[in-house]
Amino acid sequence: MADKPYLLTDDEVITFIIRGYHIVEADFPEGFNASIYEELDGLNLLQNNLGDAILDRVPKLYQVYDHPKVRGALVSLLGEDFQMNSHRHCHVNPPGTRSQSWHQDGVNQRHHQIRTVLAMYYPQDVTPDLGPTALMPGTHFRNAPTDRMATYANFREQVVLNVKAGTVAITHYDIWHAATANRGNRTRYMLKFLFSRGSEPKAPSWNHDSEETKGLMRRFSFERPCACSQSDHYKERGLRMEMWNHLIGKANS
Ligand SMILES: O=C(O)CCC(=O)C(=O)O
Ligand SMILES: [Fe+2]
Repeated sequence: MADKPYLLTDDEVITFIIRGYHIVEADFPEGFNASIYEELDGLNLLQNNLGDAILDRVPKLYQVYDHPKVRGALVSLLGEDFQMNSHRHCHVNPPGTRSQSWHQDGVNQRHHQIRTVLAMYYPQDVTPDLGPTALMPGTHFRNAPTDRMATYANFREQVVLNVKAGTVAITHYDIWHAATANRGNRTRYMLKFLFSRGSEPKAPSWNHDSEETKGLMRRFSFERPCACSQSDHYKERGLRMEMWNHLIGKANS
Protein backbone atom coordinates (compact mmCIF):
# COMPACT_ATOMS: atom_id res chain seq x y z
CA MET A 1 0.00 0.00 0.00
CA ALA A 2 1.17 3.54 -0.69
CA ASP A 3 1.22 6.00 2.22
CA LYS A 4 -1.84 8.17 1.85
CA PRO A 5 -0.02 11.41 2.68
CA TYR A 6 2.19 10.88 -0.36
CA LEU A 7 -0.55 10.31 -2.89
CA LEU A 8 -1.25 13.13 -5.31
CA THR A 9 -4.19 15.51 -4.87
CA ASP A 10 -6.91 16.03 -7.48
CA ASP A 11 -5.23 19.28 -8.43
CA GLU A 12 -1.91 17.51 -9.06
CA VAL A 13 -3.52 14.74 -11.13
CA ILE A 14 -5.39 17.31 -13.21
CA THR A 15 -2.13 19.22 -13.71
CA PHE A 16 -0.47 15.99 -14.89
CA ILE A 17 -3.29 15.41 -17.37
CA ILE A 18 -3.02 18.95 -18.73
CA ARG A 19 0.76 19.34 -18.75
CA GLY A 20 2.00 15.73 -19.00
CA TYR A 21 4.47 15.72 -16.13
CA HIS A 22 4.87 15.90 -12.36
CA ILE A 23 8.08 16.82 -10.54
CA VAL A 24 8.97 15.09 -7.27
CA GLU A 25 11.69 16.54 -5.08
CA ALA A 26 12.67 13.56 -3.00
CA ASP A 27 14.59 14.05 0.23
CA PHE A 28 17.20 11.32 0.36
CA PRO A 29 19.65 10.89 3.25
CA GLU A 30 22.67 13.17 3.31
CA GLY A 31 25.24 12.05 0.74
CA PHE A 32 22.92 9.58 -1.03
CA ASN A 33 22.71 11.37 -4.41
CA ALA A 34 26.44 12.12 -4.40
CA SER A 35 27.24 8.47 -3.72
CA ILE A 36 25.16 7.41 -6.74
CA TYR A 37 26.91 10.04 -8.87
CA GLU A 38 30.29 8.64 -7.84
CA GLU A 39 29.25 5.07 -8.54
CA LEU A 40 28.02 6.02 -12.01
CA ASP A 41 31.18 7.99 -12.69
CA GLY A 42 33.24 4.93 -11.83
CA LEU A 43 31.44 2.75 -14.38
CA ASN A 44 32.79 4.40 -17.53
CA LEU A 45 29.31 4.33 -19.07
CA LEU A 46 30.27 6.38 -22.12
CA GLN A 47 32.45 3.52 -23.31
CA ASN A 48 30.12 0.80 -22.15
CA ASN A 49 26.59 1.80 -21.29
CA LEU A 50 25.22 -1.08 -19.25
CA GLY A 51 21.67 -0.58 -20.47
CA ASP A 52 19.10 -2.43 -18.40
CA ALA A 53 21.86 -3.90 -16.18
CA ILE A 54 22.40 -0.52 -14.50
CA LEU A 55 20.02 -1.48 -11.69
CA ASP A 56 22.01 -4.61 -10.83
CA ARG A 57 25.24 -2.66 -10.87
CA VAL A 58 23.88 0.24 -8.80
CA PRO A 59 21.24 -1.39 -6.56
CA LYS A 60 20.91 1.84 -4.56
CA LEU A 61 18.69 2.96 -7.40
CA TYR A 62 15.94 0.79 -5.90
CA GLN A 63 15.82 3.28 -3.05
CA VAL A 64 15.13 6.11 -5.48
CA TYR A 65 12.03 4.47 -6.87
CA ASP A 66 10.96 3.23 -3.43
CA HIS A 67 10.94 6.74 -1.99
CA PRO A 68 7.43 7.33 -0.57
CA LYS A 69 6.93 10.51 -2.62
CA VAL A 70 7.95 8.75 -5.83
CA ARG A 71 5.81 5.71 -5.06
CA GLY A 72 2.89 7.93 -4.07
CA ALA A 73 3.01 9.70 -7.42
CA LEU A 74 3.33 6.41 -9.34
CA VAL A 75 0.41 4.80 -7.48
CA SER A 76 -1.68 7.92 -8.12
CA LEU A 77 -1.05 7.83 -11.87
CA LEU A 78 -0.79 4.07 -12.52
CA GLY A 79 -2.63 2.35 -9.67
CA GLU A 80 -1.46 0.28 -6.67
CA ASP A 81 -0.23 -2.58 -8.83
CA PHE A 82 2.05 -0.56 -11.12
CA GLN A 83 5.15 -2.33 -12.38
CA MET A 84 8.72 -1.35 -13.03
CA ASN A 85 9.54 -2.08 -16.67
CA SER A 86 12.61 -4.20 -17.41
CA HIS A 87 13.86 -1.50 -19.78
CA ARG A 88 15.84 1.37 -18.25
CA HIS A 89 18.74 3.54 -19.26
CA CYS A 90 21.35 5.79 -17.73
CA HIS A 91 21.59 8.87 -19.97
CA VAL A 92 25.09 10.25 -19.84
CA ASN A 93 25.49 13.86 -20.96
CA PRO A 94 29.20 14.75 -20.83
CA PRO A 95 30.70 18.24 -21.32
CA GLY A 96 30.77 19.40 -24.94
CA THR A 97 27.58 17.75 -26.22
CA ARG A 98 25.08 19.41 -28.52
CA SER A 99 21.34 19.48 -27.90
CA GLN A 100 19.33 16.41 -28.80
CA SER A 101 16.39 16.74 -31.17
CA TRP A 102 12.89 16.89 -29.78
CA HIS A 103 11.41 13.40 -29.71
CA GLN A 104 8.93 11.10 -28.01
CA ASP A 105 10.18 7.88 -26.43
CA GLY A 106 6.67 6.46 -26.66
CA VAL A 107 5.27 4.66 -29.63
CA ASN A 108 2.30 6.96 -30.30
CA GLN A 109 -0.24 4.54 -28.94
CA ARG A 110 -3.72 5.13 -30.25
CA HIS A 111 -5.33 5.98 -26.96
CA HIS A 112 -5.18 8.79 -24.49
CA GLN A 113 -4.67 7.11 -21.18
CA ILE A 114 -1.85 6.91 -18.69
CA ARG A 115 -0.43 3.44 -19.27
CA THR A 116 3.32 4.07 -19.07
CA VAL A 117 5.34 6.88 -17.56
CA LEU A 118 9.00 7.82 -17.60
CA ALA A 119 10.58 8.50 -14.22
CA MET A 120 13.79 10.48 -14.69
CA TYR A 121 16.08 10.73 -11.67
CA TYR A 122 18.91 13.27 -11.46
CA PRO A 123 21.67 12.35 -8.97
CA GLN A 124 23.29 15.82 -9.22
CA ASP A 125 22.03 19.39 -9.27
CA VAL A 126 21.28 20.23 -12.90
CA THR A 127 22.26 23.83 -13.56
CA PRO A 128 21.37 25.48 -16.91
CA ASP A 129 24.88 24.88 -18.30
CA LEU A 130 24.92 21.17 -17.41
CA GLY A 131 22.61 19.88 -20.15
CA PRO A 132 19.20 19.68 -18.48
CA THR A 133 16.34 17.76 -20.05
CA ALA A 134 13.82 20.04 -21.81
CA LEU A 135 10.11 19.15 -21.92
CA MET A 136 7.25 20.65 -23.86
CA PRO A 137 4.11 20.80 -21.69
CA GLY A 138 0.94 19.37 -23.20
CA THR A 139 2.67 17.53 -26.04
CA HIS A 140 1.75 14.09 -24.70
CA PHE A 141 -1.48 14.69 -26.66
CA ARG A 142 0.31 15.63 -29.88
CA ASN A 143 1.72 13.27 -32.42
CA ALA A 144 4.17 14.42 -35.05
CA PRO A 145 6.58 12.46 -37.24
CA THR A 146 9.93 12.35 -35.47
CA ASP A 147 11.83 13.70 -38.47
CA ARG A 148 9.49 16.72 -38.56
CA MET A 149 9.77 17.20 -34.82
CA ALA A 150 13.55 17.12 -35.09
CA THR A 151 13.46 20.33 -37.15
CA TYR A 152 12.08 22.32 -34.20
CA ALA A 153 14.46 24.34 -32.04
CA ASN A 154 13.42 26.20 -28.89
CA PHE A 155 9.74 26.53 -28.03
CA ARG A 156 8.61 29.60 -26.16
CA GLU A 157 7.00 27.67 -23.32
CA GLN A 158 9.41 24.76 -23.07
CA VAL A 159 10.30 23.73 -19.54
CA VAL A 160 13.97 23.15 -18.83
CA LEU A 161 14.50 20.86 -15.88
CA ASN A 162 17.00 22.83 -13.83
CA VAL A 163 16.53 20.68 -10.78
CA LYS A 164 18.11 19.78 -7.48
CA ALA A 165 19.89 16.47 -6.92
CA GLY A 166 17.27 13.89 -5.91
CA THR A 167 14.58 15.16 -8.25
CA VAL A 168 12.46 12.60 -10.10
CA ALA A 169 10.54 13.98 -13.08
CA ILE A 170 7.59 11.75 -13.89
CA THR A 171 6.26 12.24 -17.41
CA HIS A 172 3.69 10.72 -19.72
CA TYR A 173 5.46 8.33 -22.10
CA ASP A 174 4.52 10.39 -25.15
CA ILE A 175 5.72 13.82 -24.00
CA TRP A 176 8.12 15.65 -26.33
CA HIS A 177 11.51 16.06 -24.70
CA ALA A 178 15.22 16.42 -25.44
CA ALA A 179 18.55 16.60 -23.65
CA THR A 180 20.11 20.06 -24.03
CA ALA A 181 23.80 20.84 -24.62
CA ASN A 182 26.20 20.35 -21.74
CA ARG A 183 28.35 23.50 -21.70
CA GLY A 184 29.58 22.80 -18.18
CA ASN A 185 32.64 20.96 -16.95
CA ARG A 186 31.21 17.80 -15.45
CA THR A 187 29.08 14.96 -16.71
CA ARG A 188 25.34 15.11 -16.12
CA TYR A 189 23.62 11.78 -15.42
CA MET A 190 19.93 11.01 -15.67
CA LEU A 191 18.43 7.60 -14.87
CA LYS A 192 15.40 6.88 -16.95
CA PHE A 193 13.13 4.14 -15.61
CA LEU A 194 9.77 3.17 -17.09
CA PHE A 195 6.71 2.21 -15.08
CA SER A 196 3.47 0.75 -16.38
CA ARG A 197 -0.06 0.22 -15.21
CA GLY A 198 -0.80 -3.32 -14.01
CA SER A 199 -4.58 -3.23 -14.33
CA GLU A 200 -7.43 -1.05 -15.49
CA PRO A 201 -8.50 1.65 -13.03
CA LYS A 202 -11.72 0.92 -11.13
CA ALA A 203 -11.60 4.04 -8.96
CA PRO A 204 -9.25 6.97 -8.34
CA SER A 205 -5.95 5.79 -6.85
CA TRP A 206 -4.95 9.22 -5.47
CA ASN A 207 -6.36 11.44 -2.69
CA HIS A 208 -9.61 12.09 -4.47
CA ASP A 209 -12.39 14.33 -3.21
CA SER A 210 -15.32 14.32 -5.58
CA GLU A 211 -16.76 17.61 -4.25
CA GLU A 212 -13.51 19.48 -4.67
CA THR A 213 -13.02 18.01 -8.11
CA LYS A 214 -16.17 19.59 -9.50
CA GLY A 215 -14.61 23.06 -9.37
CA LEU A 216 -11.17 21.88 -10.43
CA MET A 217 -12.37 20.13 -13.56
CA ARG A 218 -13.13 23.50 -15.10
CA ARG A 219 -9.39 23.65 -15.65
CA PHE A 220 -9.80 21.05 -18.41
CA SER A 221 -11.89 23.44 -20.48
CA PHE A 222 -9.87 26.63 -20.26
CA GLU A 223 -6.27 25.90 -19.30
CA ARG A 224 -3.60 25.88 -22.00
CA PRO A 225 -0.17 24.45 -21.22
CA CYS A 226 1.22 26.40 -24.16
CA ALA A 227 -0.02 28.84 -26.76
CA CYS A 228 -2.01 26.92 -29.35
CA SER A 229 -4.74 27.41 -31.88
CA GLN A 230 -8.35 27.21 -30.80
CA SER A 231 -8.82 24.06 -32.85
CA ASP A 232 -5.88 22.31 -31.15
CA HIS A 233 -7.25 23.42 -27.80
CA TYR A 234 -10.65 21.88 -28.59
CA LYS A 235 -8.93 18.63 -29.44
CA GLU A 236 -6.92 18.53 -26.24
CA ARG A 237 -10.01 19.26 -24.14
CA GLY A 238 -11.64 16.06 -25.39
CA LEU A 239 -8.48 14.04 -24.88
CA ARG A 240 -8.12 15.30 -21.30
CA MET A 241 -11.62 14.09 -20.49
CA GLU A 242 -10.82 10.73 -22.05
CA MET A 243 -7.74 10.44 -19.81
CA TRP A 244 -9.64 11.55 -16.71
CA ASN A 245 -12.58 9.20 -17.31
CA HIS A 246 -10.16 6.31 -17.71
CA LEU A 247 -8.33 7.23 -14.48
CA ILE A 248 -11.45 7.52 -12.33
CA GLY A 249 -12.64 4.13 -13.59
CA LYS A 250 -15.57 5.50 -15.55
CA ALA A 251 -14.32 4.11 -18.82
CA ASN A 252 -14.27 0.59 -17.33
CA SER A 253 -17.44 0.44 -15.26
O1 LIG B 1 19.41 12.90 -21.36
C1 LIG B 1 18.32 13.47 -21.38
O2 LIG B 1 18.07 14.47 -20.69
C2 LIG B 1 17.23 12.95 -22.26
C3 LIG B 1 17.68 11.79 -23.10
C4 LIG B 1 16.59 11.20 -23.91
O3 LIG B 1 15.47 11.60 -23.81
C5 LIG B 1 16.81 10.09 -24.84
O4 LIG B 1 17.96 9.83 -25.21
O5 LIG B 1 15.81 9.42 -25.21
FE1 LIG C 1 14.05 10.43 -24.84
